[in-house]
Amino acid sequence: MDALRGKFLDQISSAADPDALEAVRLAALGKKGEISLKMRDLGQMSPEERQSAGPVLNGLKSEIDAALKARRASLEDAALDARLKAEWLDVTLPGRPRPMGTIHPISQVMDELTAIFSDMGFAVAEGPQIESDWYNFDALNIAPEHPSRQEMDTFYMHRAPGDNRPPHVLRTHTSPVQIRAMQDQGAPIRVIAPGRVYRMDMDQTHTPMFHQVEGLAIDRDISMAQLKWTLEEFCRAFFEVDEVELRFRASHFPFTEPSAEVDIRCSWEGGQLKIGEGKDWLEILGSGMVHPHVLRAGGIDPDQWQGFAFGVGIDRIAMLKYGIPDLRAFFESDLRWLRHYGFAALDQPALAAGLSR
Ligand code: 2NL
Repeated sequence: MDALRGKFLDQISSAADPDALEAVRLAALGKKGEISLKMRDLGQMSPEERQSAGPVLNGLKSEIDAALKARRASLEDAALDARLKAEWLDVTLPGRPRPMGTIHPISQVMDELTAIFSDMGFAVAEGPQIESDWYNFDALNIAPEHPSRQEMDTFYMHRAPGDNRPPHVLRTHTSPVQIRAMQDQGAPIRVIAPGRVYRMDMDQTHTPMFHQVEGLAIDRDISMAQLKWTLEEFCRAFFEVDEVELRFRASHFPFTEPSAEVDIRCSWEGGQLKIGEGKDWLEILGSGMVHPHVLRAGGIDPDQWQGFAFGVGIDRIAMLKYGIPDLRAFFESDLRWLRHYGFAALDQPALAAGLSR
């Protein structure tokens, strides 16, 4: 009995893992375990023999039971220790950097324009980028034979052979949005229409898709004086200078009469553009008094109402304001170009932190 006791206690204390320990338990206390078989033998014994052997066997069983339990607990402790060591996590490590995006300069400039003009009472109007040729051309007093209508300049949408409905085009300016606004809201009206426009043009300074904001103000007695003030106020706010000087040069657009191209006083010193002072002029937009034909197309009576309109290329003024000399910065939509060409907004510490990775 002592030999049995010694054997099992040895096996228990040397069991290296829970499986080995279970094997020992089965060998001792399982259905066919040595101790279980001995317990079964008690039934064949005489009462006297049983009286002396029973308590000894029972004591041995409880002792082995207790040893198994203790060994199991210590194996589990060891396993937990090992896991804790293996799965150790350094919560003081710095976090993984999260690359941060930025607002694209075009979107940023559109937001700025919208804010400046909304302070002056202009609402934002939006409309389709695929337009009927009526909204894109006829309503704007652009004659059927006008060169801008030629397939060379305008993207015409495909029509199935035999479909003779008038053509649709990718809008070549955001003016159609303003025609729709006039039709929907009537006069008086003050709106700007920022958005994408399309022309078949592709070289160092032109891309087939670009951005424009047009503005329209119609009331009983709107004049060019108000156009001039509005544009000056806009330039002061947009270029963040106290004084600007604008020069109105007589020009021609089919949709305005009279028409003027507008230049802003500036200087180029050491390749650095400075807006507001200097000996040079920079063309920044086109403008004029809305042509009576265009008012009529918008459902507005030109004998009762008049107004001004203007159009600005967003890509160009974004490049001027943020010192981006190369269209590729926008065209490739690539932060590397913007950084390479020194998009000033990237110097903001909060943005730089996000981009430096
Ligand atoms: C330019 C010229 C211009 C307009 C756009 C306009 C719109 C309506 C009626 C009359 Cl609904 N005019 N827009 C007027 C003058 C010039 O843009 O060179 N833009 C970059």
